[in-house]
Amino acid sequence: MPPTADKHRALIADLIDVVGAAHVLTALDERAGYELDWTRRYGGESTAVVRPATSAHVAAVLRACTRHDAVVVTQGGNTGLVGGGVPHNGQSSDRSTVVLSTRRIDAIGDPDLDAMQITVGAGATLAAVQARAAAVGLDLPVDFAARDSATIGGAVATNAGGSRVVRYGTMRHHVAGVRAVLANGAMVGSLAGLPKETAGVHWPSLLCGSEGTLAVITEVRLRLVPLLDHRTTALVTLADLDRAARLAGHLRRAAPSIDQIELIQPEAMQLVTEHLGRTPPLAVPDGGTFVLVESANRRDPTDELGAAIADTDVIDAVVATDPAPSQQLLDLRDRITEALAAAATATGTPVFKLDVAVPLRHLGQLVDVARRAANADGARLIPFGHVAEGNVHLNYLEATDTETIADTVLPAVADVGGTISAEHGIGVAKARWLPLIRTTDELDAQAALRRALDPAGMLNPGVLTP
Ligand code: 2HG
Ligand code: ZN
Repeated sequence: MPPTADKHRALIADLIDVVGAAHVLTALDERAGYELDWTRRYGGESTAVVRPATSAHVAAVLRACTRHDAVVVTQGGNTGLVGGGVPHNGQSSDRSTVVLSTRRIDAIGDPDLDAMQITVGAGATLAAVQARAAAVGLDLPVDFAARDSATIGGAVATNAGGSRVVRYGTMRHHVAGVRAVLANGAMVGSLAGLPKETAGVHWPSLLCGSEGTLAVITEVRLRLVPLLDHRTTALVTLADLDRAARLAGHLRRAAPSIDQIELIQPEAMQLVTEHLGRTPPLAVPDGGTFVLVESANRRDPTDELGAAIADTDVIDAVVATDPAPSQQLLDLRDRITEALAAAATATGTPVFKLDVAVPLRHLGQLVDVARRAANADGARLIPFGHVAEGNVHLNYLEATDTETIADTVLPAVADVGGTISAEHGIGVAKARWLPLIRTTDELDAQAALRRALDPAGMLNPGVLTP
């Protein structure tokens, strides 16, 4: 075996042959932004960051990495929250580690109006694709706060969710085709976008949510929906989380125009309003909660939404129909993560994030468990999320013992049939707790699948592996 430094040099030379020296970043300061995740909690060193521009480049990069027995971490916009898109120390004691950034593969094709589809590079951002679709009256209805940086490839690889799942489902519902490259450099998948095809392995189904462990997704054929440009936003208060859960059910039945039903617990409202220099638009009783709802339609949905809300035990509501006041309300939900990051920076302790989902009837009880875990640790819990999916983001500021918090909350989630990751993925952050929700047989089958497609364990080792 050549000494490690020689191995690295030989790999780097081969990568430069593929993409050119300008796109193989080896200097510490050039690599830094790719080696640490957005929360500053996860990261590690890489040998090089490589920035291919085409699927053919990716295939050649993966062949080079196979030849040199390197580890490959695929990265999109680096907005992930579970350390799945950054290297981690210990991933590869004696192997080179390559961060494969898809950001240059960002072409956005012309929307196909008849098929209501669009083909985009994996590195195109969510916001760029949304804007391209909106220009022709269409929409990509997967949406979350990181839209300006998060890439389509990353959203597919994590089966991203966001705020509009209640109406449109998660990312996997919008993937009509993928092109992807396997560890051995073979290209698989199709971008034909056939809505019907039953012919064996369906690559989008296999790769959605695979977190960079089965292949590198390079291009995606997306399914679009009509753009509904009349929107009404309301912020309401309720006496408790059980009522919020019932409100979600009622709104879904009563108002087909419902587009989002989002949870803002009082702690989150306080944090975000302080961050934005505003005051909460409504008072909330002790033990109560805020819920943000939005309806969208071709015609003004205010009456439909108003009637649906009137028929519930909502305590108080503010409603906005014009874009500016509506955005003011949406910001109260959209900018919580940003407010958390600012608070974490101020305290010097990265925020600790759990992204769990439970059957709706268990939501209130689960948040109680999470609160008790925060109190025991001396941490500050900021809970918010997506009511309709029972998906709550349990964010802990200034947590001391994050393992104990996870060991308290995650089994409680699993006990009621919930999941330890609703939309952020398992990454390295939650890998240890995967056996709570997957049997040994399931984990063995997943490992066998990985070995079959990636015998050398090159793609994102450590991710999704307990
Ligand atoms: C959201 O819903 C994202 O805004 C991020 O999933 C959640 O910061 C978080 O925990
Ligand atoms: Zn979320």
